[in-house]
Amino acid sequence: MVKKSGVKKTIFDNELTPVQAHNLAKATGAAAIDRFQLILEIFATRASTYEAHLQIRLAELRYELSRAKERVRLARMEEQPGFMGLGKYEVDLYYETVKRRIRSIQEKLKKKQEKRRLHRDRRTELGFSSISLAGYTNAGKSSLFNMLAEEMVPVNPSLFTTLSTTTRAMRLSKRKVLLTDTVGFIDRLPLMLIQAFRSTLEETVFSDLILLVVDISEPNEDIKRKLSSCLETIQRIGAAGIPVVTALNKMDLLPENGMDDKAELLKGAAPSPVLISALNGTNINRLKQEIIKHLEDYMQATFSLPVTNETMSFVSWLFGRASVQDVEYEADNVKVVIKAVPLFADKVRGRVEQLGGTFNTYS
Ligand SMILES: Nc1nc2c(ncn2[C@@H]2O[C@H](COP(=O)(O)OP(=O)(O)O)[C@@H](O)[C@H]2O)c(=O)[nH]1
Ligand SMILES: [Mg+2]
Repeated sequence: MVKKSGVKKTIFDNELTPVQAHNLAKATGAAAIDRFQLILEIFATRASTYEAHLQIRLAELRYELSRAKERVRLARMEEQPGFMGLGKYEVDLYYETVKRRIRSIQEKLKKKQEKRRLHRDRRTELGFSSISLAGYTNAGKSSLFNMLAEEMVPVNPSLFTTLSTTTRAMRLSKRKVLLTDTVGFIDRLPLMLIQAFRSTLEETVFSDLILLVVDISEPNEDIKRKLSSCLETIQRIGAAGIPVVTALNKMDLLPENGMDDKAELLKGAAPSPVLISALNGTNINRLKQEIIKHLEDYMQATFSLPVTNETMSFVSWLFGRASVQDVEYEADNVKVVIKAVPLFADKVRGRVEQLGGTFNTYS
């Protein structure tokens, strides 16, 4: 088939060992790659930042390491120049080199991660909520990102020194938001890649709202499978507590009478669904309303702590990060009222309990 159709590359859904890939390429005359390599290639073509490149390099190196032994053996078998006559010492050396490169990339990524943490702190300080787009490749995330960016009023981007091209600072009603486009989720993402792309996923994990984009022009079974796979991924990466608004995209492709069908199909399955067309801008306002509704899920929390040095530095730390409504001193206690998103309030609760205080929330 490959020879007849002039195919340049074959892609296998299952994993290929280096020997298998090699033999397949030899037999067909076309390169043979597996799912893992395909995903890497997709990420590589979309990588727009230094960090994304580092992540891809890391995933490649880890992959390389996991198959280095077999690769070396194969090279020897084939008597390829460069690997010929590799002894145990050289193989070990090769191993060490790959490992050293992995460590160096990990360190660079760690620094980036730290920078992002500071960035997130700054974002909270400036009163921004963050919204991240999620969903399958091709669902229409980037189209929606562009449409929303057009529809919203931009906020001076110089507030942030490191805003990437996939993040926009904007005003949504009374709120300031940072909207971030992402690569999205991929079915059965190999574990090695989840680790390498941790920082990409971090964007989702630390957001205040997830805007999940689903392509509803696809066959019903695909929609269902992808939707549940996305929701599962959200759980798996530790973003379960974050409100989700589902944009049921590409409604323009549905026949007039097809809408009710889809609504029925997704009943109870898609959190806060809104039918939209990112292409035509249909229902973008309704989507914005839905987003605002969920962002306004800010809760008020009151806690009281015994006055100690530790407590006081915690309270002043809070001032920079949450909307502190009131601070009152009574005898040996300090009583504080804050407004925060549930995720942050939870963090505060943990610390308050650690410091021996009591914590109450009101919606
Ligand atoms: N008909 C239609 N096509 C859309 C809509 N939104 C996106 N698309 C198309 O779907 C494809 C994938 O869109 P893109 O935004 O790149 O998806 P992403 O991979 O999730 O970022 C592109 O060809 C878009 O033009 C929509 O509302 N209606
Ligand atoms: Mg995209």
